[in-house]
Amino acid sequence: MPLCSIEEIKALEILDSRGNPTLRVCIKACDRIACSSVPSGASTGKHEAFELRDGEKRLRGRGVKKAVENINEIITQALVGEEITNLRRIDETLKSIDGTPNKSKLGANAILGVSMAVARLLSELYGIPLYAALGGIMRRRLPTPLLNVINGGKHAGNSMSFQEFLLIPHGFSKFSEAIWASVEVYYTLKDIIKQKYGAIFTSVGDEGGFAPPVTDPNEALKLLHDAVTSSGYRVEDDFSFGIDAASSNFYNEKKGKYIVNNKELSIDELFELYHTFIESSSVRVIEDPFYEEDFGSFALITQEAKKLGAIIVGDDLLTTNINRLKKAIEERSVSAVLIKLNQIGTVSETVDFSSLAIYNGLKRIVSHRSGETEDTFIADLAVALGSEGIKTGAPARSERTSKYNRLLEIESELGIEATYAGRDLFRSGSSTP
Ligand code: 2PG
Ligand code: MG
Repeated sequence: MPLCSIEEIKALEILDSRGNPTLRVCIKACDRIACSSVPSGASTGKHEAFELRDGEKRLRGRGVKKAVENINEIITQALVGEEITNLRRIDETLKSIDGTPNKSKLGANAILGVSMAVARLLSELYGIPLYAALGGIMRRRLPTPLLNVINGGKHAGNSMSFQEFLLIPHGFSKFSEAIWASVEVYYTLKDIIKQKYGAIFTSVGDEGGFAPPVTDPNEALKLLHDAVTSSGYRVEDDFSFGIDAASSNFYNEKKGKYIVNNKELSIDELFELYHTFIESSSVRVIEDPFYEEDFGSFALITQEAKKLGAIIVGDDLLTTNINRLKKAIEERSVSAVLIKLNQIGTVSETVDFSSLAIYNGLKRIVSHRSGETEDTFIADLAVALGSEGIKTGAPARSERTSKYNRLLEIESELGIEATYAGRDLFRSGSSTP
């Protein structure tokens, strides 16, 4: 690669999939331009890096003009003229000009937009795909998708406490086979929901899943089960299920109780419910089963799930933060981690988080946010990290399908070299990416 210096950085306020403003950042060097867009969550964890919003009357306070200014002025001043060979060094510069532990001065959204665009520009300059630039030229494993086909919690207008019911096509030999089988099941699920609850409930939530008027999680799991079998596939052999409880959103801290299906549940009762899901409903993945500060209850369910061949994932618990992951490792709170770039704010810290997870035998699931853009960065990131899973919504809505489409493209580019994670997502022991 020729020696190149950053010539120009330009940020723009654009729309995300919920119509909220977010950032697009383009960077120029050696006459090449690369751009990236920043996602945004709704059920955010308390310990996420700081998302800078204007807080003014315009767009209900959600504007990101200050973050745009921070990029176009402060970051531009610091980085223009810098040689672009090392992403980690640029991320370090961004962190030091911000100077706060949670990136609250410049905004983690501003910093991440630049970090992602630099990564993409490096891949352009090297003339190799983004996944190879980030993860090395030997990468070839496609992740198992966890498709969010029934939406609840903060992502839908129904009264389901749990946020996501995930379809996991673990029993296929290729990523593309897994996706097309999932699409068949998605069609059937739509038919079943239409027949049972009426056509109005086939409209979709923020992540492209349906939002039927269901409050009992067992009923939602039954819908998934019926959709798989009526499509001609086998539960357990071909598909299993996952749940993102996102339980901090239905936890009453004062009472120490969780509100599920209109009932107040104690920690023990919720534990029992999860136990039944794993034992009797083919649930193999549970994300954020307990409140985001309860490392102890996470540890108990993780040990129990392990015996039954299921994994417990930390999202709000960990917020892609190395220090929180270290605590979770010490307390054995999780068997898997969710990885979200904008929870931490730079690409290199995200990669470091993933590495610490691998060294400790944890499974990794790269994830979208509920507010997304057409940017496909996380598809490449999942292949680069060799993550066992990717969570990027239903096979519907372009901000979700763009990631699946990028993975289909990568699989096709890799040809016969491509492999598929499949059961590695919950098979015990480490897996080779
Ligand atoms: C989650 C995510 C993505 P949000 O909780 O895992 O599905 O939701 O982006 O709203 O935090
Ligand atoms: Mg989550």
